[in-house]
Amino acid sequence: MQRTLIKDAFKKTNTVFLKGWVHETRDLKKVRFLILKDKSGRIQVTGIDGKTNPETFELLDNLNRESVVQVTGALKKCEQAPSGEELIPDSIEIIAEAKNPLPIDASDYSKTELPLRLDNRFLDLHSVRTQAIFKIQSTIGAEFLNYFIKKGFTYAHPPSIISASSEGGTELFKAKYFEKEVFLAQSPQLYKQMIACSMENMVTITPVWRAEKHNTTRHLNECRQMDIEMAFTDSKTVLEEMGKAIQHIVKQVIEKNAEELEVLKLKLKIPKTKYLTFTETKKLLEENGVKILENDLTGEAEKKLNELFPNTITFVTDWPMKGKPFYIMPKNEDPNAELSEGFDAIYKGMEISSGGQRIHIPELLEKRLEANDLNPKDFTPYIDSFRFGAPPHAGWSIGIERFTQVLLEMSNIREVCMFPRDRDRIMP
Ligand code: AMO
Repeated sequence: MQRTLIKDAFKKTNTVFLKGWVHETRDLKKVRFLILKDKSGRIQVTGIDGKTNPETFELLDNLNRESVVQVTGALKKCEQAPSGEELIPDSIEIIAEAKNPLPIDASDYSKTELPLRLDNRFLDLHSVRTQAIFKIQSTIGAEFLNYFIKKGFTYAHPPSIISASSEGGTELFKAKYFEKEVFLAQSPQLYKQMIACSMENMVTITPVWRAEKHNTTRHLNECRQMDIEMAFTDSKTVLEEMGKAIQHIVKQVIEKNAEELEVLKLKLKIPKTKYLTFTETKKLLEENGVKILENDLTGEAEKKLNELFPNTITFVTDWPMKGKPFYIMPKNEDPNAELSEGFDAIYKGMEISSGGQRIHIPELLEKRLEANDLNPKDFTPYIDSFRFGAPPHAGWSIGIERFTQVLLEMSNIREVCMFPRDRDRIMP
């Protein structure tokens, strides 16, 4: 017999064959219940003393939570069952028993703390709340790609092994590569630029690594970035694209993940967008009693922006050159400008993205590398790529975990990373 998913079983009148996990069991002596779950939902399986065959009735009292079982039986109306129907089992078989006690509570009422849940993430992934987070994250990633692929962007795959830094030398993980020393990519930055300078518009989701030593609730040492890069364009155009892409993603999450949002007790609204220059932001924050750094916003400043502009993605543009990486174009392509064509995007009190127009002029790029204490020689193929017909181009990157954290209002980014890597965690 073919396996039926639980959600489809409710439509059937004949015998069905289900496979799934034991969510919970209850023994009322004369009646025994099993709540069976699979990826599509849950169903109540009811055994009745004297009616259900004795072997099956006995087994209903001996099932460990999270064991994998298969059940055959027929549906019957039952007003007390959560779905209005229950399954009367003909047979139950254990496919894979879960050892008891479980190392964590994966039930709907689990109070297990995050570190222990992460130590046992394989089991934490059985919980409906954790599954809800990753089903939403699946929509975020898929809709990000969909949005840009539909617009004709090329879905490209930059390398993860690199020979020189793109985001600053201190955050690199070194690795041995035959007789050479290499680094794990901090960003697809240099490659997405080369792709944009030939294929025009590109999109990617790719893992990146940052060797930042500090443990925070918003940083991981391995995260995944959703990046775009566009040729023949400027920072304003790519910002507008970000606003529309995020609005599309949030709309899709609202439509496709209604059940998951209910599990997480969240009501989402499609965000508005707002544009402020760095100078305007600084002034506004100071008027509201929040000081910011010369070249950067603080966490407190990001929170204040959310208070001032709730449910809004605030694009802070015209960022000071000193606060941006070497590849960001000076304002109006003026080599002496103090401000840049770089920006950050702040949403629900946190930075979710940065980007800007890039330097496509080799001589200026060399100057900027030197100004950032980097050796242009280490970037020869990258600089050279702009000597053979490189159009002006711009792009940005949104961390998928950071975006999920912000959207789902989670206090710790590790909640929204399936298998987080931080200073202390590389297992499981
Ligand atoms: P940036 O370094 O600002 O820019 O990163 C872009 C976005 O990636 C996410 N992110 C992180 N998420 C979790 N843990 C981290 N350690 C971490 N680091 C970054 C954030 C951040 O806003 N190449 C440029 C982007 C560009 O100009 O296109 C870059 O990587 O959401």
